[in-house]
Amino acid sequence: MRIIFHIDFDYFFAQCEEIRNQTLKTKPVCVCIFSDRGGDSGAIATANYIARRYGVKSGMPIKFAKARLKDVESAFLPADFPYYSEISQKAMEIMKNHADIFEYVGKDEAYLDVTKRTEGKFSNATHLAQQLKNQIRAELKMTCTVGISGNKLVSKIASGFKKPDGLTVVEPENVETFLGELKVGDIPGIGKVTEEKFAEMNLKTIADLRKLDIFTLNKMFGRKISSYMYNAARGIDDDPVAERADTIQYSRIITLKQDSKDFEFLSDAIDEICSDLHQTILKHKKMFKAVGIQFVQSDLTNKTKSKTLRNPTSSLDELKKASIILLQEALADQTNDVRRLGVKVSELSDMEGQSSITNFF
Ligand code: DCP
Ligand code: CA
Ligand code: CA
Repeated sequence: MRIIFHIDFDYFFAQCEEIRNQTLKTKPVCVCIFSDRGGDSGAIATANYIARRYGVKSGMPIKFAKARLKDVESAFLPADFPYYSEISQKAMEIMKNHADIFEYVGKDEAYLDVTKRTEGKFSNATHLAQQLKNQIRAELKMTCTVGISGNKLVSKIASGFKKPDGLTVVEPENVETFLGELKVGDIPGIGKVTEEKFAEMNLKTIADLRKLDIFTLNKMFGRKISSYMYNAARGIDDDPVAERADTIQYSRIITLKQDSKDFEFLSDAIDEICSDLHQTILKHKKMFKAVGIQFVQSDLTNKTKSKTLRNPTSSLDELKKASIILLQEALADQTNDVRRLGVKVSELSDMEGQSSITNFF
């Protein structure tokens, strides 16, 4: 039996803003990704929990958020990715120190396998998680939410259960009851559309979902997705926590304003993503030798394409060029619409080091 933590920081970008300006803590804070169309065009990256009480959500147009907050004093701040990366790296360091195996998931999120150091005991694990939360609070002035269970899937669901500043432990004998009461859409990967489909069949909770046999699910979703759903509804998952550091690659993924497979639309988005990503690359003085793009398609499946460049570079132009070529290739046989779009760079090297080497040639 494993013991696994899923840790996710609360309202991450907005909380980063709060820690460098304490006066923000008492009002709604929205972190905005302004588009280059100027004015208020663009989307909300995230908002603190005060702003959420007014209905502000990630991905919402900035204009909508402003309308919802028009009667209250609130802060709309432009996203500062290099700063969030810096905080993220500190957070990852602290988490790594509490793990036997550490898996980086995203800027504010990781899985920790703690089986060995807790001797497989949930009481020890709960204590360890509390210590970890305390250290994060002391050193970063931040809160995070932890889910603890015997596998990644249930821990992930558990960390979403009580936010912010939560800690939810689901011991093996409680998995069935815990999941049963949650909504079908609480299973990672089950989105609005799938949830609707189940709702039409009068299946709302995960316990309801368990009434469907695997053959019915197969007919609805195909083998791969249905076996995932079938197992997820029962809290079954044996995907191991796999060592993955955040230093191997930098990436940026966004949810598109609409699902699409239109080249013009997607290449505009690629352009923006590359510019953001490039800030991080420069900030860390890195060169990259590989570029990849990722589609999360409307049916939630993933598609990735990547290429290796001839030489390491830190050029934004080359990043954009490579990404656009990959986009063209990926769209060539595309049938699904794309829902989320990402770009990543890997095979990183230090700018200074490299330039001094090339100086010798
Ligand atoms: N993000 C974004 N656009 C989105 C969703 C998220 O730019 N549509 C960014 C901003 C978030 C960060 O990613 O701060 C982490 O995303 P999460 O989904 O973990 O959301 P938050 O950390 O903001 O909030 P929560 O407290 O719900 O975890
Ligand atoms: Ca988060
Ligand atoms: Ca997250």
